Amino acid sequence: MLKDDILKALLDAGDYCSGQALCERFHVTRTAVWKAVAKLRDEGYTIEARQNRGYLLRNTGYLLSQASLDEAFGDQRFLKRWVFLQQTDSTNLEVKRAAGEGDAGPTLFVAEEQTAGRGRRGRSWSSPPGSGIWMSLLLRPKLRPERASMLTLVTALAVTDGIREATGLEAAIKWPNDVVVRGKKVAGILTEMSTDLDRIEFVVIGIGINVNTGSFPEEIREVATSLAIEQGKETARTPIIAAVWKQFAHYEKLFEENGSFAALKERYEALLANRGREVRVLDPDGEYCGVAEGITESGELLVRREDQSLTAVRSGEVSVRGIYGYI
Ligand code: BT5
Repeated sequence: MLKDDILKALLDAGDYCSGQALCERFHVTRTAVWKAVAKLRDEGYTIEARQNRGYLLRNTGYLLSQASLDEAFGDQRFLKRWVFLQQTDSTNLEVKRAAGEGDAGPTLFVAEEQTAGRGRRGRSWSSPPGSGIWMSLLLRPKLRPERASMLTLVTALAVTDGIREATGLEAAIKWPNDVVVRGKKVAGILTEMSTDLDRIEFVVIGIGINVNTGSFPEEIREVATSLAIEQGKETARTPIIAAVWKQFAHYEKLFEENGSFAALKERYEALLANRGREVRVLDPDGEYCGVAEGITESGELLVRREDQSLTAVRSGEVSVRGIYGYI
């Protein structure tokens, strides 16, 4: 589309681009250029127009685009392909469609906006444009299906360390799939998989991170936060995306080599916000309370119950809630 070509041209230029030059380059009229710029402004881009100089894209450091991802991923070897989308229903669905077409992965989809962002068990995930990171990875790991849920823990580790590396914030993990800063949810992970008999066909790892969100919808205001709210300033999103996948490549390799969580357990427990806290386990066979002590090598949460017995809680089957707040 013309607007995407113009956006790329403005990004690449990093300076004023004359309207005439854009017309000649894309063989279109001045009105067409002007309309494309108007559309980009509607999408949230700040584009200045000056007589005799042309168009200038502002705040490019904060923008997501194919060009900004190309730059961020230029020197890594883990991802084979990455795709930027201005808008999609859900990046997890994007991955499923790509997998259906035979994409071998690892492929990453990053969207500026999701119209049907999803959480676990059919819950929705708020994904407005301009402020967050909504992305999903297509992976075809050589793992037994029953081990796939451990990839959620590997991802939580990568997101937490990625946020720490890029921002210096003390992000922590709320087992199994949330990343929190000062007790509030800053990121969520949705791992899905497709199996063929007893083999994993592909895994979808979806990550949502609230970066520059200033305020949240009423229903999640109490539990949600953003990196900008916690840091008191806005940040560029691409360095965070790059840091997360750098960490993921590192941790996923360790996980695959060992075939278990053993090599990651120590770091995971150091970042585990639930550790030493009282939790309520919402087991369908009966709720109980206890203190979270750590995790097992297969990724279960270890909960010490009031009678001193130790229970390994599996994700997926139960929810764990804090007794004095979200964690
Ligand atoms: C999650 O589910 O935390 C997984 C979220 C995964 C989102 C990513 S974005 C890219 C990819 N594409 C998708 O469609 N999804 C993935 P869960 O643990 O079920 O938490 C969902 C709950 O978190 C909701 O019911 C809300 O209470 C809350 N919530 C919704 N949007 C939020 C937001 N932006 N920030 C913090 N909390 C939110």
